[in-house]
Amino acid sequence: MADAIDEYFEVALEIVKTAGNLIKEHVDGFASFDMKASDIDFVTEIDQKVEHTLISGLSKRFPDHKFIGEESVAGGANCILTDEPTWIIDPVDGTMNFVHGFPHSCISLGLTINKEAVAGIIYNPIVNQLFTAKKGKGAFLNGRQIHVSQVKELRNALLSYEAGTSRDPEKVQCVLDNFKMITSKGHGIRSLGSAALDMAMVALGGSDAYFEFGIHAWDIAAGDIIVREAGGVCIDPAGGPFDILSRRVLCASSMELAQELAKELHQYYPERD
Ligand code: LIP
Repeated sequence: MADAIDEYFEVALEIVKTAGNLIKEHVDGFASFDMKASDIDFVTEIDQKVEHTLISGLSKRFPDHKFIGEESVAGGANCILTDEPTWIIDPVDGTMNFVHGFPHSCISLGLTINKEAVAGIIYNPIVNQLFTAKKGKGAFLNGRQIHVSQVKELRNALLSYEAGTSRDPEKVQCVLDNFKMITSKGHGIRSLGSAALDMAMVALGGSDAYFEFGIHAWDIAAGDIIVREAGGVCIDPAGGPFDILSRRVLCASSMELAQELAKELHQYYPERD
């Protein structure tokens, strides 16, 4: 199994690097976009081209593998996770950043087998940050091994979270309540505009935890394995086990911090993937 994962990963990495050039060509922003689930949920032709490049390249090499891709699902494909090797793709995570020319977008590609993430690649080609992990082999940034921070208490933690792409009043209230909670109890708040890069920052030890309500499997599949291989944890924001299709995530440098945060968080339960 480990040899197979190595092979899948090496093939995927080359395809991701090639697809990254499509993003790099537009470092100054991308003015033309369409809206999807809300007026702040964007898709560009680059999202679609990157997803097409990844799926066509991977399916040529691994014809039996399955795919869950953000733009394919937006186009009507099913979002069904089976035990088969499945590539979970966010072609441009941080599309809002990409549109505005805020240089913080990435390709996020996770591979699940038996519904567990076993390899992940998060690639921001604009600033050349390549986060990678394979099951049991550690997590890396541009080839250098990375580890989560030592922070175990909320009062010492730098946290990131996102307002997301929904203007549902209950969700907005939850975002505001959590802002208040963190500003009262934590070290500080960051909001990077990309769930995958938020998770990569936890893996790097730059931040200590990240949570979000309303994300999708493609935003967090790669981040899940990268955080865990860096020594961190991924759980449900209410404290239970991580469920990749639940549209809820909390990752942290330690289980102690994750559980302390889970107790404090105002909760929101979106419809599942
Ligand atoms: C977005 C994330 C963003 C998060 C949104 C959404 P997209 O992904 O990058 O951080 O808040 O919920 O998932 O639409 O740019 O791929």
